[in-house]
Amino acid sequence: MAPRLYIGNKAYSSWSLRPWLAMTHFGLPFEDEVIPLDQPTTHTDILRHSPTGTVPALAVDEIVIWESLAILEYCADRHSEVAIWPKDANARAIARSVSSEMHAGFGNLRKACPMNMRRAVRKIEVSDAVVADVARIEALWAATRHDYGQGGPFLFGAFTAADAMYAPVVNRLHVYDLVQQPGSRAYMDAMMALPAWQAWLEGAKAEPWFLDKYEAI
Ligand SMILES: N[C@@H](CCC(=O)N[C@@H](CS)C(=O)NCC(=O)O)C(=O)O
Repeated sequence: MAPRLYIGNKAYSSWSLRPWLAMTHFGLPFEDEVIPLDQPTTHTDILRHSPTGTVPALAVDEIVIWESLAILEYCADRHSEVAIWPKDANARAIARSVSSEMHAGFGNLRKACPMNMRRAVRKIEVSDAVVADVARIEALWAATRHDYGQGGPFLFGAFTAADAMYAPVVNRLHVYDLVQQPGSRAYMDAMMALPAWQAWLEGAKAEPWFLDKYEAI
């Protein structure tokens, strides 16, 4: 049976986007199943597939893997034919560092500016704490691009799991017009031009669910 990736709404589920984007970009075999967020049965529906009651969760070979970063690591373990992490050990260590930083951090930006794939670009006023999160993100993008990005437009040249981890932030900086550094734009444009990104976006546009808590911002 093909691995099955349980995800939330493509419009809003930032954690789901990460493994879905990488698995699609790298051509890994999988099926997805959307469990709509914020419905009366959402929690029980997710709990049927994920021990934490959160998505994404990947059901494969009679086990379930949860946490977006753990799913990416599993894919890298099982698919050495594609470079999900950079091949160079130093670059890979930095890619894991920035990915862990994303997984554990930037709470102010994530809370104030939820991912919304369908949102039209419109600037909003944000707190100093959000500005600081954005500044750190753009600084680490610039540093990885400078140190490791010679081979292509992504953080480590070719697209890797680190880019997948920052994909929802690319959407946030774009739709809330938060970019401070001119150098960030080319990276964000490359991300949004990926066929896998476009496929996720089409899926988001086709969804019937519109949730006020995301749409009102
Ligand atoms: N740290 C987790 C976060 C997962 C998470 O918070 N997912 C949200 C959707 S983006 C969720 O499942 N929420 C459950 C709910 O809204 O009931 C990961 O990386 O996978």
